[in-house]
Amino acid sequence: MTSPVSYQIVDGIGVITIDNPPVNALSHAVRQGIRDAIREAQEDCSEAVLVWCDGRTFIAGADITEFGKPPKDPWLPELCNELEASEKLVVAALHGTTLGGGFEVALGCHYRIIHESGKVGFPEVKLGLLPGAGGTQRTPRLAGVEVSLELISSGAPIPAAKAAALGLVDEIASGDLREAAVDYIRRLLADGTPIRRASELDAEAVDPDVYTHWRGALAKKARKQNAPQRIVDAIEVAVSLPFSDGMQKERELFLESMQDSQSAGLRHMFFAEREAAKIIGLGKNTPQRDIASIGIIGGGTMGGGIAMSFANAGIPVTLIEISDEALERGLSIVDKNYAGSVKRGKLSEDAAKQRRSLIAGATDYAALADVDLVIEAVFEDPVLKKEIFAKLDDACKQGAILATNTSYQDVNAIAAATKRPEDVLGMHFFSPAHIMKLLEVVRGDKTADDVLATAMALAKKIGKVPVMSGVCYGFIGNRMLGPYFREAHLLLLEGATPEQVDTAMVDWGMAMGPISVGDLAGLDVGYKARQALPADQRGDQRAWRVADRLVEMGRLGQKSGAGFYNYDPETRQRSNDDDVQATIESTSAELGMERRQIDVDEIVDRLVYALANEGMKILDEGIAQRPGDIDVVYIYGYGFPAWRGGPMHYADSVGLDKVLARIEEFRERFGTENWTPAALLEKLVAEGQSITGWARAKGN
Ligand code: 3H9
Repeated sequence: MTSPVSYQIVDGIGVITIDNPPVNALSHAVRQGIRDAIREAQEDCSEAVLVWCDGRTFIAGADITEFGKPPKDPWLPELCNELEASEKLVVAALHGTTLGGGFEVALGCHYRIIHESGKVGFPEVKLGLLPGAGGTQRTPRLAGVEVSLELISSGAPIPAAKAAALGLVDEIASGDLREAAVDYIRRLLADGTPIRRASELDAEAVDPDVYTHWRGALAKKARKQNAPQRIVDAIEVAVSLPFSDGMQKERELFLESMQDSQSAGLRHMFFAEREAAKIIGLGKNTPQRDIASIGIIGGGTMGGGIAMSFANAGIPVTLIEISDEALERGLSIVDKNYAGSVKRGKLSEDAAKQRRSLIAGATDYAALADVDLVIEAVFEDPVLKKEIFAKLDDACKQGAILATNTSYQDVNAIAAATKRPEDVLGMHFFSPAHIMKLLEVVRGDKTADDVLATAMALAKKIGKVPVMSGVCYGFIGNRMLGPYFREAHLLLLEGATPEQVDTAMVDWGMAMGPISVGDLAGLDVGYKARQALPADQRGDQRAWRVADRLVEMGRLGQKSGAGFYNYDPETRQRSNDDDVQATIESTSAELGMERRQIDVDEIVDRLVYALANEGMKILDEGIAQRPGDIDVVYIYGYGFPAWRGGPMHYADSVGLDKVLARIEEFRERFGTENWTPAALLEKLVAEGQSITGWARAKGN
């Protein structure tokens, strides 16, 4: 096998070239190649060394696929030390995204030149890790403690100019980077610039309160996450210990992080997110349709948010409403959202104006004659939706894609309202649509491959994370939410308070508790959805009795100032309400349910295993392509903690046998109607398989 690293002397400069597509990750072969080359350079006639990457980027980090396998010599920290120890000047030329271990290689070099379009950063924290090859020790020595804390704990890359201003890179190139790097090396040599080793610099001490402040701030911002705290520990020792001891400490903390289940969850998510974008059976070369303009039916909160998502990506939108007044109302929400972004400093006034100018309004479907894709985003009335699709079929050009943003309705039935069901699919955005990253792309029975491929690619273009779902009631996300909410509400009747349920789940890591989520979404939404269902499809009707009563009392949730909780009109701070508690207790009594003390473990297990069990059924039915897709849906759409890796990864990490045993216990206690273990779960436990192993064996 040819090495991904080559070494050549060009005009007196020893050039180490790394060519390991797609992102020049530091695989074992790359590390070995760099080490061999730097050793060779010490012995040959080169005057200085240039570390160069071919392809779209300088090294984007350690090779994440090698994590979890036994480490192989040379280790990255030693390689960085060896580059730094070179007796000959070593310069790294950076382009693209120089990240993680890649930036550590660069910091091991004596000087760095970067293309003006380049970025550098330490994304390790997003994988539950910290830089493990000197990043926490060299960065404070070059740029100070506070810069390091911000850069490494946020994981956010910074642009070239900022990196230069902070002293992390030395030179910016605007034209041809290779030429600029050679010129730069010649200048350094001509000026007799001494070799500068970051490890030999002193990191300036800061007030110890700085660390206390950061630990507190990160405990809030990155709630319950261990890696950010370890990052503070590692940076602190860069000041207090000699370099080699600091490296030792960094190594210990890095290895601790690697073994932490939080990192396993986050690494799983890294690959799951990328995999979710791929449709099994649809190759990279599946043709796509050109999408240069969008139509949206319905200018409510959802339609407006969807319009903004496209306008923000430079794609013009025509928003259709039924009357001038409704249109004006819809567009004014968009205006308000943009004004808010400008006020919060997220967007310049000019950029907001430019984006807003891409959204036009109309009240006649004739305005959609030439658009390439229409997304229907009206309220959940199946009859209305079918009428709209029949009208779209007449109004839109041949080849236009017709999408519905329905949250749970039958996409096949909607497609059947047209004469072109192959052009129809679901594009289920999450509210607020211009902010939430998840997009469920729903494949109907007749959806054409190019339509599906176009929707998946378009989602990425507008910055969304797409996941494909088959057709079923609620698709992946909302279908799983059914049993999750059911358990939350039954727990209230059995003796828990809304606050106990919410606190248990938030403490476990959910962004919000289920009762608060209901209040935020509006209790009337679920109420109407249930009313629309035949009685035998509403599930355990005891579960919704309190919520229905609250709706009938006018308590619709946050929007009416009260739902399960009361909300302060100014601060939106929630508080408990004795009337709600009395309603819960009287409903329990009516249903003959005996109230009891319920511990936190039971709350968490009932809710999370309800998700995992339904997820298993969804997989078995082929509604989701892979377990990782379900995890992506839950993390990007439902506030599931990424460091737990999503409900399916979590079930695997607990052990499917334990999950099944607990579900069987719930079946004993609460009955088979709500707690029938998924057939796939039983099968995997019988075979001693994990869900990941099952998916891998299927080639998914
Ligand atoms: C680290 O460095 C630890 C060290 O401090 C210490 C060690 C001791 N490894 O995202 P894309 C694959 S931790 C392996 O779609 P983009 C990716 O799976 C690491 N594979 O492209 C995908 O494969 P496929 C710190 C990787 O242009 C393909 O490359 N570094 C890695 O949208 C294209 O990726 C990071 O965390 C990797 N490190 O974005 C950087 N990176 O085509 C992680 C990517 O089969 N990477 N792949 O699906 C990224 O943030 C983005 O990939 C990047 C490009 C911005 C580079």
